[in-house]
This record gives sequence, C-alpha cells and structure tokens, in this order.
Amino acid sequence: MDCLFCKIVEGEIPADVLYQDEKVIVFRDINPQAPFHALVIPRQHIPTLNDIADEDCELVGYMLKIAGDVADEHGFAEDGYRTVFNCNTHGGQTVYHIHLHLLGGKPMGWPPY
Ligand code: IU
Repeated sequence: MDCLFCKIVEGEIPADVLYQDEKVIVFRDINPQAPFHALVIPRQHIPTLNDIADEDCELVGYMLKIAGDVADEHGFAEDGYRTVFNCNTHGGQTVYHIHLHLLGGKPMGWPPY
C-alpha cells in the first residue's frame, strides 16, 4: 500500500519517534506548527475519520489518551495543548492515514483559519 504513514509504521521511512507500542506510534511532525508538534498514528491503516469502524473506537480513544500522556511527559499538559484530526479536503487532510496532531508550547488561536 502506498501510504507514507504505513511506511513509517513499517520502519521503511525514518521518523523522529517519541513513543510507540503495539497500537500506536508518536513522532514529531516534519513541518511543526508550534514549539511542540507531534502526530499520534495508529499502526492500523484507517484512511480518514469517515472510515472508523465500531471496532476501532477503542483505538481512537487510546490515541487521545496517548496524546495526553505525551503532553504530560513533555511538560505542557498543565498549560494546555491542541489536538486536531483533519478529515478530507475541507478539513485540510493531506495524508490519508488518520493522525492526531498534538500541538503545544504556546497559546493557540481560535478559530483555526
Ligand atoms: P494533515 O492533517 O493530513 O494535513 O497532516 C499531515 C501532517 O503530516 C502535516 O502536518 C505534515 O507536516 C506531516 N508530515 C510528516 O510529519 N512527515 C511526512 O513525511 C509528511 C507529512 I509527507
């Protein structure tokens, strides 16, 4: 499958990995939009949020839990952070393997445009 993030999962493309286990990998975004910007991805290939099946719900919740753990480990959980899932064109999704953006280290603006 020609999926960049599956290639990171398989170790075929290098990434700055911060955390990994049997379900997810967390790595630094190559084009950071905040002092801290990482992506939480499932090892399982799920193209978009629209493709999440009932049996994937626990995994997606786990991604959020891991994001909070990583924020805590990097010292910005208490100040706060932004998590984002982009979906399809209007959502700004460019890589079609779901990923949770974890941004921290500065106050975030709202709305996000
Ligand atoms: P998006 O939500 O699909 O737009 O986010 C994709 C992200 O993947 C984006 O922030 C890119 O900078 C990031 N990324 C990456 O970290 N490594 C890569 O090799 C590629 C994209 I291509």
